[in-house]
Amino acid sequence: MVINDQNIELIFNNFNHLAEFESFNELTSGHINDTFFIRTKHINDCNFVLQRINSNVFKNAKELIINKENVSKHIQKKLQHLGPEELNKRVLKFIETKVNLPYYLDEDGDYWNIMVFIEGSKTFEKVENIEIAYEGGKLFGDFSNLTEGFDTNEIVDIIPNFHEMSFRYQQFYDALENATPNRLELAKQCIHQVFSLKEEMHLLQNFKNEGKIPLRITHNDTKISNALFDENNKGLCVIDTDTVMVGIIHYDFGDAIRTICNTAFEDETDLSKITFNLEFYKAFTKGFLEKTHHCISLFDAQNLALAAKTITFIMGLRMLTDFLNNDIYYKTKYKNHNIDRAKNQFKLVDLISDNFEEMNRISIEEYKKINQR
Ligand code: GN1
Ligand code: MG
Repeated sequence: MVINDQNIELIFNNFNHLAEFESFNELTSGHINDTFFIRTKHINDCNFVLQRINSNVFKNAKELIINKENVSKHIQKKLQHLGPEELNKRVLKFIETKVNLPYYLDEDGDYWNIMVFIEGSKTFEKVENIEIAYEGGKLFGDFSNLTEGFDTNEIVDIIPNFHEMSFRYQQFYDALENATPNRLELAKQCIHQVFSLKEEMHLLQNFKNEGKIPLRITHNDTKISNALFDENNKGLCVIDTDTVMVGIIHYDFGDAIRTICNTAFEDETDLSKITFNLEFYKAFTKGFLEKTHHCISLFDAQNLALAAKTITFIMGLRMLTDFLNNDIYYKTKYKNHNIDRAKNQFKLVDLISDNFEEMNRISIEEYKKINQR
C-alpha cells in the first residue's frame, strides 16, 4: 500500500475513535515496523500512533497485536487505583476497530494497530544524565512487576528463540555459508570476535536452561528509546510491547544497559565516540533493583554484568548475520549500515569486558544495599 494522506486516513478511520484525521508523519526510529503519528483536528481530541506490523519479520502479526493488548489490559488492572487520567499516561491504550477487533487487516494482508499518543511525553535516543538512567531503571524494573501474574500460557511466542544464543549462532553459521566474498571481507573482524566469545556468550542461556534463573514475562526490547518520560524527566511508560514474551529478567536488564551506557548512538561509525558510562550503569542498576529486588536472587545479581555483555553481543551478532544475508531483516539507510551497527555493538562488548569486574562489583553492592534496607 502506498503511504499517503488518503490511505493513512482510510486505515485510521477503521478504528473506533471519534476523532477526525488532520495529518500524519512517519516515526522512523524503529528498525522493523512502520509507525505513524496521527494528528487529529480538534484540540480536545487525542492524537494517535498507528502501526503497520512487518509481516515479513512477524509471521504471527495478529497474535502479536493480541499479545500486546492483553499485556496492556493486565497492567491497566494493576494500575486502576491511579484513576483514568494518570492510567492513560502509564500504560499503552490500544483502540479496537469499528467491528471490535484489536487489529485491522488491509487488502495487502498487513495488520495494523493503533494506540493513543501520550501527550507531554518524550523519549531519549541517548541518555543525557544520571537521573535519566536511574528513572529508566525504575521504569523497566517496574514493567517486570506490572507483568507479574500474567498467565504465560496466554502469551504467543512471537519470535521463538528470540534471545537464545545457540539459535542466533546457527543463523550466523548459515549466513556465513552463503555470504558474498566482499561482505565476508568487510565483516572479518566481527566474525573473528563471534568465534572467540562463543563459550562465554552461551553462559546465560545455559543458566536459564538449567533452571538457575527463573522464567517470567519480559519485554525484550528495552532500549532507552522505548521508555517515555514526562516533562520533568520522570519515567512514565514503557512502549513497544511487540516482543513481550517469556524470558529471563537479564534480557531486559542487558538490553537497557546496551543503549543507556553507550555514549554514542547504536550506529555511530566513529568508534572512538563509543565509551561505556559506568556512572549510568550504577544509576540504572540502582533504579532497576529498587523495583525488582524482591524477585532477584544473589545469583541473578551476580550475572547482571554478564547480561549486559551477552545482550549487547547478541544484537551485534544479529546485525552481522543480517549483513551477511544482504540485509533482509533490519531496515537500513545505506549499504553498509548493518555492519556499521555490528562493529559498534562489538566495540561496546569489548568495553564491557574492560569494565566487567567493576560492573559486577556495582551490581552486587547495589543488590546488597537494597536488601539491607
Ligand atoms: C529492533 O524495530 P525495533 O527498533 O523496535 C529489534 C530489536 C533490536 C532493535 C535494535 C523484533 O527493534 O530486537 O534490539 O531493533 N526487534 C526485532 O535497535 O527484531
Ligand atoms: Mg521493538
